[in-house]
Amino acid sequence: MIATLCQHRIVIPYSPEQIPIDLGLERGRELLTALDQRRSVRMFSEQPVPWEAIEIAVAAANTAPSGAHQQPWTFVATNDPSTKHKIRVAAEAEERENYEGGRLPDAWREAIAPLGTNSDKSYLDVVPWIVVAFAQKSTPMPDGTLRKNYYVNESVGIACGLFINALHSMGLATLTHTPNPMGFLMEIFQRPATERPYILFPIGYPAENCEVPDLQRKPLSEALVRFPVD
Ligand code: IYR
Repeated sequence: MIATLCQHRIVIPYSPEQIPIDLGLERGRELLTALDQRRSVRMFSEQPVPWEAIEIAVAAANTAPSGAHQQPWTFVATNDPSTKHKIRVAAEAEERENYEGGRLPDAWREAIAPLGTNSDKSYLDVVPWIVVAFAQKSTPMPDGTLRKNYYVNESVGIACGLFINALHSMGLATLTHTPNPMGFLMEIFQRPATERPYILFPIGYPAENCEVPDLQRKPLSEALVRFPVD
């Protein structure tokens, strides 16, 4: 069995650009400076965003590593005003239950209080694009069978990280929005039962008067542990 599996393993040479470490560190610092300027945005302008920007961002996401290289993601993009409005109406209905209907547990409510969020999701009408990342729990194969996928959350999470990075590098803003629950996205986008909505990304330029919560990133000393400690 192992021998049979190995027969499918085909390798090709891999020799990426080699750069001196000084240049590598400089590039790393530049990337970090750029990444550190990213903020999640909830106040967008109506300034149009070309389709090519969406293509580039999804192509970047599509380079993500994935469990067994199963690439278990589908990104669905819309700039259709009536679809965006349907999404807004459905998301606000769910969020009204959360915020005003008492569905959010107190601890959760406290955790998000500093963000100042509420059930108003009007940005979903304003943004030029909404992209929803769907996770493929399994994938229909050409022979009609269903292939189970592995490490789906990890794989789609990494793809979404690359997607966010690509948008930011193009000067675009987004929000990792997870209207809760978001099953309504299955119907609106007519997705197969093998998929689950993962993250909804409103995409556009920040509004001129855009404000974001005054948050600090935790220091590297809390994010990074060097072992053993010297
Ligand atoms: N889904 C709600 C609540 C919410 C939850 C988390 I976790 C946040 O980081 C922010 C908001 C909403 O979108 O408002």
